[in-house]
Amino acid sequence: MSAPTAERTLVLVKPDGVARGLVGEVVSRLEAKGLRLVAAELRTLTRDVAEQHYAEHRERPFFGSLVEFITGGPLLALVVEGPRAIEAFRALAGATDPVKAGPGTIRGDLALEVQNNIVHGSDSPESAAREVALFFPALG
Ligand code: IDP
Repeated sequence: MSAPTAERTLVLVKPDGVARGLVGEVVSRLEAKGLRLVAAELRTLTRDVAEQHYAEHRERPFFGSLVEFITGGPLLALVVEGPRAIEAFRALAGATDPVKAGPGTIRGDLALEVQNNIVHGSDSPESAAREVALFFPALG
């Protein structure tokens, strides 16, 4: 049996997660799962990068609020690697709405509000490639 191909995904501990001191909790959960850190940087996003990152939501009513939130303080950007890393991290994160996210997931255990839901994880190989290149051009 050949080793599974490693895949990379972009993970963000959003400003609410950093402000609440949940960086260690999130990193601990993904490392415990077996995912490996490839890059990490604490930074406050510019409006331009935030709008590019969430470009698919540009027409949604919550877009302005989402950009304010994601630029409102430092976040931790991570590139994480492992077999099926995209799906694996999305499973760890849980549903977008933390009230609907299952217990045992990051959002299910630690959040209540749909916007302030602690983490982001790329949702497809195409998004992961685009997002890794946006946050870490040297890895793109
Ligand atoms: P995801 O982060 O689970 O992939 P998306 O639907 O791509 O979810 O939404 C991106 C982010 O936009 C969410 O993580 C959340 O922070 C925010 N968001 C999504 N839906 C709403 C909403 O209805 N109201 C406010 N914020 C929302």
